[in-house]
Amino acid sequence: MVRCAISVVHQENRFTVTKDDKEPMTNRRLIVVSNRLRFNVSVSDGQFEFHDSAGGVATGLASYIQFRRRTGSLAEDLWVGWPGTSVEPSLREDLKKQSLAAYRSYPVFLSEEEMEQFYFGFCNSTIWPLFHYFPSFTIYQTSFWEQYKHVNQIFCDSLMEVLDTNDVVWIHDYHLMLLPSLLKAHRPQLSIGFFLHIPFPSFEIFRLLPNEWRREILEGLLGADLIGFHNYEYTHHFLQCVLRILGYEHQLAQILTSDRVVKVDTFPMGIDFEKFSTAPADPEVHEEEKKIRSTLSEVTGILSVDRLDYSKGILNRLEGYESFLEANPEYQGKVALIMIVVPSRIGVREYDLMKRQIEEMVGKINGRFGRVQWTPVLYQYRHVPFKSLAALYAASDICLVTPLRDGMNLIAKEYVAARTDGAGVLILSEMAGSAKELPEGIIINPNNRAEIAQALKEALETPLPERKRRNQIMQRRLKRYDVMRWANDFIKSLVDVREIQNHIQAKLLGSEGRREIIERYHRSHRRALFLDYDGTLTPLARYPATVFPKRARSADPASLVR
Ligand code: GDG
Repeated sequence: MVRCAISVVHQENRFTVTKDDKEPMTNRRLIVVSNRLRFNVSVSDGQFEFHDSAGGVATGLASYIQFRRRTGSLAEDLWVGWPGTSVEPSLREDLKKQSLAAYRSYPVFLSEEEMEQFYFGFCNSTIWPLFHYFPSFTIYQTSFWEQYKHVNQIFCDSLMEVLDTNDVVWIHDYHLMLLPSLLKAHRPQLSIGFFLHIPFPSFEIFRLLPNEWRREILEGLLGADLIGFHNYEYTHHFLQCVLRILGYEHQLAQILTSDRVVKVDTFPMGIDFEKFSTAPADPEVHEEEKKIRSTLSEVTGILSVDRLDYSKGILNRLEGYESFLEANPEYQGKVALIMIVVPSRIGVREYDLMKRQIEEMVGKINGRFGRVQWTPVLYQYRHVPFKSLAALYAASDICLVTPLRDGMNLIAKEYVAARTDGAGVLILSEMAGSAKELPEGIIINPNNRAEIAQALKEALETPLPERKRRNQIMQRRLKRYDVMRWANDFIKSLVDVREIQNHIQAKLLGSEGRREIIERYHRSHRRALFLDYDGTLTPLARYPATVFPKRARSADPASLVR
């Protein structure tokens, strides 16, 4: 039998515009998969307590799902992930029932030991530092990698318990990069999307991973039909790594693997604009905002909010602020840095060390410049409730965001949305993904403390009409491309990939075509046969001369008609 591979890449893959671009593109069930569920569970006396989990991914997706349910336009949804604690086997069935009933969520159970090597190990001691360009913090440990593979398999097994062939599966983030291909191997018909929330690093950084790991990670991701990143740079880095490590070319960001087209695209994640822009009107938020303003009195509030992490550039920020106070003594007593550091990865050595360094630096600045009636840095190490966060956004005249690397950074977007009067100034690191969408802020290089100091002076001296002009542009942009639009674009694009894949599918030569080839062969006197080799007669290979067809065929064309 002759197989005829038709390799035509269909390029008309632009989105078709719907009447309302916030409408869902599918009535198939949506399965969201992330390392963590939208809630954390704690168990006391055999009873479960559910607490909202913080963080950009959980909050953004929860907003999207709530919106779909509110408008009644999402057929069904299910969220699959780890419930935030290890749960005894005897309690698991009960937790499954409660999670499904109250949250439409399906827990994936992991032991403490699995979580230790997987989450604190491979995810946060290997991938997190490397992908944020901290190679010297990166630990390459085989047992971490083995556990990472094992936990991705556990996620796959749990999903098999709940999946239907017609589901649309959307996998999130760096914890689950092997899951797409594991799932695809079990259910080739599933539509699988993957979104990476952190940067995808350049080839020179990615190649630092051992050969086996980097290949398996790329192959794992290529099990998805659509792979999304926050910005074009990350998309470009990924395509380059796929080409240089796996040898797959792409055409307009469509990668032709040995059996499918995988689409790669850029989807900058938005925020729930409405939630943040309406929050300051909430009476409780308004009351708290007034209190903060009266405490600050004549002092201008400069806000800084981050999870405790070396990627967030908190120490650089303090150094920049110190330089600012040093260089501009006229502002001493007139500004205060309100620094909220949200506890994270407690017990991990680098994080504990960094917390100590931050606290020492805060002490140093307050000791050096502070007076009885003025504290230069108002430091809090805690998680603040949503309403307090909204009040802080609304009461601060400047928001200082200085990550050394950040996939996107939603704090910057939330601040712009919540300062509804448009009088705030955003200072934003060029190393944050969001800098591409918020160029009207003051963009700085966080490694340069003089630039941070200069930006603070510029922010304080920007006239009100100019602040408003810049904020209006940013607010319009954030409102237009909010988290609902981001998620809908992704899902629509995922569903559309199927069409592209159908166009390039390898097709079997039918009996009619076969007969015609043989007839023509017999009729002709001078015959030339052109046969594609690797990718058609043999699998694709880097050096075609090294691979051979499985079974040699007779040269007699009549043998082809069996
Ligand atoms: C990743 C990427 C990317 C923070 N502190 C409190 C609090 N938050 C909320 C904010 C915001 C979110 O958490 C943090 O946003 P980030 O953008 O910094 O996101 P990460 O969670 O670090 O994670 C990041 C993001 O995914 C999305 O793709 O932007 O680059 O690392 O929504 O509001 N919320 C409350 N209290 C706090 O103390 N209520």
